[in-house]
This record gives sequence, structure tokens and C-alpha cells, in this order.
Amino acid sequence: MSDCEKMMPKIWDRDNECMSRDRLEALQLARLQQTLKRVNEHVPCYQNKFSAFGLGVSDIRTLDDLAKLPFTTKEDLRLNYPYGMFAVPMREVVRIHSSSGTTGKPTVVGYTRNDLKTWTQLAARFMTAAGVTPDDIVHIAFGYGLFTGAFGLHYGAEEIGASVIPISSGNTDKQIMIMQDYLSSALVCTPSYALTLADRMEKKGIDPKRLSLKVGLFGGEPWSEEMRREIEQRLGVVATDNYGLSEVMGPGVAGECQHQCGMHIFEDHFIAEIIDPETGEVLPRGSIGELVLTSITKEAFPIIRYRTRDITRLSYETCECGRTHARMAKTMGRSDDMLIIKGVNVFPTQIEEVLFQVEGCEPHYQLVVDRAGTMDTLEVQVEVNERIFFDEMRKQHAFVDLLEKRLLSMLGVGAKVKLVEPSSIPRHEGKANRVIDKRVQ
Ligand code: DLL
Repeated sequence: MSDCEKMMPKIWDRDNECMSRDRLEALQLARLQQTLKRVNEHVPCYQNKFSAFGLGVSDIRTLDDLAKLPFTTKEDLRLNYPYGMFAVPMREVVRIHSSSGTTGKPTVVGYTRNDLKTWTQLAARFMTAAGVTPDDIVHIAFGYGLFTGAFGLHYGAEEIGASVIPISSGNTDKQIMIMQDYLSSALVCTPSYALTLADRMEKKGIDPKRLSLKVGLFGGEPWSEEMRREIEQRLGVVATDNYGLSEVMGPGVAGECQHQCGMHIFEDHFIAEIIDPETGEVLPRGSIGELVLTSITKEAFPIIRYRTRDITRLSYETCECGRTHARMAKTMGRSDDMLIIKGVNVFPTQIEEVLFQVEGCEPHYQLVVDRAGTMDTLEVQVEVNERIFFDEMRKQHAFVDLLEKRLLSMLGVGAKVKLVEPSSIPRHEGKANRVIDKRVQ
């Protein structure tokens, strides 16, 4: 190994992560055709959809032809609950997980032995990209269970050779004690829980920077650049983002390297498209739109043109780290989390960006949407630090005024700000739920 290679951060699978675009596209096409054959032979839902579109597998001769195929939606998965979308007999399925949906039946996904091997490799890829090494002690504070978060990163960390602490979610005081005593160096959880941990440490008079934490691997929910800065500054870690969804595999679909300039999508296993969420039309490179993913190596639960509902943008320039795969920007949120207030599209992450920029706001907020007569209303409840909360009325009014002006200029629609006491907004151990929409109750 040359001196230069020694200094560069490690790439887990250089051959596949840094391959040329031509080689990658040839590989994608071959794998796509195999996957289409597999689902067309074994999954009635896809057989029916393809034949309704008058398409055979042999009609897909180029990657562009993918756009001719119908989308798969959460509704398809619900209609085939629980195992109707599996492409192998159950005796070949060795693991079952499900999505974190809050309404109706969850969607069920399965993995063969090979699928688990692939998943482990992809988790090891993004965890290495984030800076995890065999010397790390990886503290996994995602809930172990049907949720894919904990198991996904668990096996990736073990594959790297790091030491895993499978603490699971909950019991924040115990998490902190274990972090102190077991010298956790890499923290795995949702970004909102990272802030809950920072808050609790502050309350207990523990300086997080005196712990052994170096890197954070955060994912499972949308979070803004401002939130990243806040976590980095308060916990003293490099905070990296990673993305995935159970329908497509779980964590390990995409992850950031230490350059923090977008999450590398593992394109040798997934084909990514960006579509207009209204028309379904594929958008030109660089556009913002809904991410659509196709798995091209999965055996038990292949998925074709899955509408993720996540809004993002892809860029294709080679990253400074040398990886060639496309990078996805931090998601703005899910199109189904997008609020329409007086006709204007508003993402909770835009509000978060404003709040995190104003000194005095705590990083905990909740949005209450309601209707007064025929008019939508948006109330932003935000915790403020004690100093502001107890400040004289006049100062409080000026503070609210400032926030309302900044929100108006960011969103293009007015929001009412309500200051609430520190620690009064519910904390979450997993994904945060920040919106109460009274219009749909
Ligand atoms: O959340 C998988 C995961 C676990 C990814 C842990 C990363 C870390 P689901 O429960 O099926 O799977 O939820 C998937 O969560 O469609 C996004 O809306 C959201 N999501 C996941 N990661 C991110 C992220 C897991 N980094 C849904 N940024 C996805 C924004 C994310 N949203």
C-alpha cells in the first residue's frame, strides 16, 4: 500500500464503490434484467402489472427502458400482505422485518441468507465511509426488533470488526452510563435522539466532550444541516447521515462519507430515479423530486420502481473521497409529510432550519396545523431556554416577532410562534413525530 493510500480513509469495497460509470451501468442493466425475470416468474403482483402495461421482461433492453415499467407503491405491499410480494418460498427466508408505518398494517419484508450477506456488506460500506474502524466501540441505540435500524448497523459494525454494544433504545440515563463506562466511540441512533442524549447529559452536568464519542451515524428520519451542526457542537462528534427504508432493505441504501456532501447510493445494488411526484415523469439529472428505487440484487423481496415518497436531489460528480456512486442530498422530508398551508408546500425541515439559526431556541419543536373557518393555520411551538422564557414580556414579544418574520421569509406563508417551557415537548426514543394536523383528525 502506498503512503498516499495509507493516509486516505478506508473504502470498504473499493472495486465496487469506485467503478467507472460505464462498468456500473453495464452491471446495473444485467442485474436489472435478472431481477425482472425473477419477479415476473415468482411474484403475481408484478406479473399482473407488467402484463397490464403490455410489457415483457425482454422489452427492457436499456436502463432508460426502466421508465416504461409501472411503479410499486405501499398500497401494492398492503394488498399483498403479508408475504404476497416474496419471490422465494418461505423456507428460503431466514429473517423477517417490517416497516415503521403508524397507520394500518405494517409492510412485511423478508431476507434470504444471501440478502443478509449483502445487507451486512452495504452497512459495512457506509459505516466505514462514516469513519468506523475495528478500533471503534459502536453504541447501537436503535430499537432491536422488527425495525431494520438496529440489526442493519449491528451486523455492519461486526463485519468491520468493531465492538458492538447492542444497548437498544430507551432508558436514556443507562445509555449515558454505558457510554461513559464502556467508552462508546460511535453512536448509532436517530438524530432527534442524539439531541435528547445531549440534553440529558447537560442536565446531569456531564460534558459529552469528555466521553469517548468520535462519530455519529444518524438516520431513520429527516434532519437539517442546522441540526447536524448542533449535534456536532454539543456531542463533539462528526455527525453523518445514512438513509434506507425497510421496503428496499433497511439502512444501507445510502450513506455519507466524512466529506458530508450527500449520501452515496449503493448503485451496484439499487437503481435510483427522481420523478415528479404529481405526474410520475422521470426528471432530468439534478432536479429535486421524489426518489424511486429499484433493487437489483435482492432475492426474497425484490422491489421494482418503489415510490419512496422521500424528496431529494441526486448528483453524479465523483466525490472527493473517490467513490463514484451518485449522492443523494439530505431529504427535505417525505411528500406525505409535506404540509400544505394556504396552498403553500411546507416541509418541517424548513422550519427546523429557521429555528436552529436563532439563538435562544432549543432544538425541540412541534407543529400544529389547524383550520380557522376556511383558512389553514400553522402554529410553531418551540422550546426556548430559561433566560428567554423568564425574560420580560417586551423581550419575549420581540423574540416571537423575529421568529415569525424569519419563518415567513423562509416558507412564504405566515406561521404563529408559541414559546413553550424547556422540556415540555414530548421526546422520542426513535423517530420524532413533529406534526399534529388537526385538520385530519
Ligand atoms: O428508517 C431504515 C433506517 C434505519 C435508515 C436506520 C437509516 C437508519 P423505515 O422504518 O422503513 O426504515 O422508514 C423509512 O424513513 O422512507 C424516510 O422517509 C425515512 N428515513 C430513513 N433514513 C432517513 C434519512 C428506516 N437519513 C423512511 N433522512 C424513509 C431522512 C430518512 N429520512
